[in-house]
Order: sequence, then C-alpha cells, then structure tokens
Amino acid sequence: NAPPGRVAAALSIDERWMTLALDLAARGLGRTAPNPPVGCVIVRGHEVVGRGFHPRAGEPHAEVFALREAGAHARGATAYVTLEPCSHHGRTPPCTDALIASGVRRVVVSALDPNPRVAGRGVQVLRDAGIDVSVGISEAGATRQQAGFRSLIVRGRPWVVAKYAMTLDGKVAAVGEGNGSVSGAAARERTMVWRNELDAVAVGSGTLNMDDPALTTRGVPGGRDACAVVFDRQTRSNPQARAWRRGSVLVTAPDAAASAFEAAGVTVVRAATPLDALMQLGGLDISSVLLEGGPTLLSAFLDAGLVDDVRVFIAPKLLGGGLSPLTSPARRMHDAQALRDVSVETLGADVLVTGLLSDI
Ligand code: AOF
Ligand code: ZN
Repeated sequence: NAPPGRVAAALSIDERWMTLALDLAARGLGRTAPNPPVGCVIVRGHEVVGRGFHPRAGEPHAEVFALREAGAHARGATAYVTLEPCSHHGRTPPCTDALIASGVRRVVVSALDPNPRVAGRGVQVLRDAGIDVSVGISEAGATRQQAGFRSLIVRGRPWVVAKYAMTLDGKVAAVGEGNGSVSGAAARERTMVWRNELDAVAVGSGTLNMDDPALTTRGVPGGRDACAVVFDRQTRSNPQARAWRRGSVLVTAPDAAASAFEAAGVTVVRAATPLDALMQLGGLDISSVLLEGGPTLLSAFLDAGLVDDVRVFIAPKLLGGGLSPLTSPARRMHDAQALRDVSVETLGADVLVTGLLSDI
C-alpha cells in the first residue's frame, strides 16, 4: 500500500513482457545446469503469440520453443528473451539464426550472456541483420535468476546460498538437541521451494548425524530433489542417514577413507579447502548450492568469503542458552559482512531476511 500521494512505479510495457519471460524461465530453475534458465515471449501488437523456456541442457533453447509456437506470427513481432540469444554452435544451433529467419522486427534482451562464446556477439549479430535490439530490461531480476549459471561460467564454482532459522535471541537449536523446528510451516515451505530451484542442498556431518535430514523436496507441485551434498572431512557420517541416495555427494579430505560410500553409489569429492570443494562441485555441473547448516559448515564458507547469498528466518520466540548460527571468531563490528539488496518478508509468524554478499 503506497502512502497517500505516492504511487508505485509503473512497469513499462517492455518490463511487463520481460516479467512474463522471467516467470517462464523460472520453470527451468534447478534443471538446466550447466546451462542457464532462460525464458522467451514473442509478442505481436498486444498479443502473446509464442512462449518458451529452456528445460534442460541439451534440449532446445527458450527462443526455439517460443518461435515454434509463434510460427508465421513471429514476422514483424517482438521477442523478449531473459538472456542474450546465443550466436554460437553448442549442443544446439545459434538462436540468433532462428530469430533472424523468423522475421522478428525487434528483440528485447534482459541480461548479456557472460559465456565468452557469446558475450555481446549475440546482440551484434542481430543488429547486423537489421533487427532493433534493446538490452538491460529487468536486468537485476534476470541476473539474480541466472546467478548459478553466471557464477559457474565466470568463477567456475556454484553460487552459494547460506540458509538458517533462528530464534529472536539468535539460537538455531537447543544444546544437544536436533530436529526441534525453529520456524513455522510457511518458512519450511519456502525452504522446499529453494530446494526445488537450486542444484544442490548441503549439510555438514554434525547436522547429518544430529538431525538426519532427508534433504528432499516435499510439497512443491512438479518438484524434484536437489543433489544432496554432505561435507564431512573425517567421514564421521552415519552411513545409514536418509541423505544418502543415488547421486548424493560426499565431500571429504584428500586422504580420507570413503570406499564404503563409493561402493554405495555416492560420488566422493576429495577437497583440501572449501573453495577446492566448490570448484569440484562446479565440475559436476552443480551451479548453485543451498547450505543448510550447521554452524561449522556455514562458518567455514563464510570465513573463506564463499557465501554469496544469505537467507535467514527469524522466529518470534526466545530460547536462552543454545547454539549460535555461526562459530566464526569474534570480529569488530567494523569488520561485519554487510548484506546488500536486503529484503524483509513476513512468513506466518516468522520474518525472512535475505541479502547478498557478492555481486553477480
Ligand atoms: C539462449 N537461450 O535458452 C539458453 C542459452 O550447449 P547449448 O547449445 O545448449 O548452449 C549452451 C550455452 O548457450 C550456455 O552456456 C549459454 O551461453 C547459452 N544458453 N542461450 O540463447 C537459451 N539456455
Ligand atoms: Zn540459444
């Protein structure tokens, strides 16, 4: 509700169609790595004549699906694409060729493609063909949606999201007790949405043994399970824990004995440091990771400067003694890591605070 005398900034027509393209792209979240989630809408006059999104790597790009639906109606139309159309031959042919052949008159692009094989060339090729191209519409939303892809292609490692739920007095659990849920149902549902959208969900061995989390996606229509990753330097994890399933990943020390896990079909990653671990997860086409605790794991990544995105639920209850979300050494207030692009949302009785620690 805007205060009297003020109106919410109106979205331009281009932004409205791009929002639709971003909504389509979101259907690919968690399914396209190492490729980006991309959406495309073809509009003629005020009418949508084609819609598409990239469903997974190896399948056609968003533009191809949208152009197929539009058919001859694409001639003279405007294509809205959440990522710069590709100009290279990858697993699929260049989308710039398909757009030019379709006869679209204008292409509106949200974010440029950081893939060095594209990187501005897609826009150039379209302009050289006489197509009117606009770039940067709803760019912040697009880059955030593509954070995993952009992180993987630019840094070689996944986008790292740290998530926890704490009481009003900053405790994530009672001492010596797992599983007592801090936040309410709406907060847990949101976590399930994130598990569905991110490539991997990770916990440390302490949390695995204490809580035995299934790390599955429950209650999300059309949802799928993220890859379960367990960080366990000394292979102390309970081998019977629920997180172990086909395709789960154990990240352990270079010299750790893990043959029993390997024999059970778990992918074993041997890494000396958190960064080394992330680079290797990137090599497994994991473009984003949700760190779900506990405090030792979160602190290891935070202290190494490897957390990009922070999402914290605050439950309106007081616990007294208990576990802090982080075990990091005390810092001066001056050295606190400050979040950017902060948002605050109410979820049931809980408050969700999110923000970024790095640029995308
Ligand atoms: C687009 N539209 O929907 C996607 C794009 O191996 P390929 O052929 O799938 O190409 C993958 C690259 O293409 C990927 O790294 C990124 O640069 C771009 N992805 N481009 O025009 C799409 N998914
Ligand atoms: Zn393409």
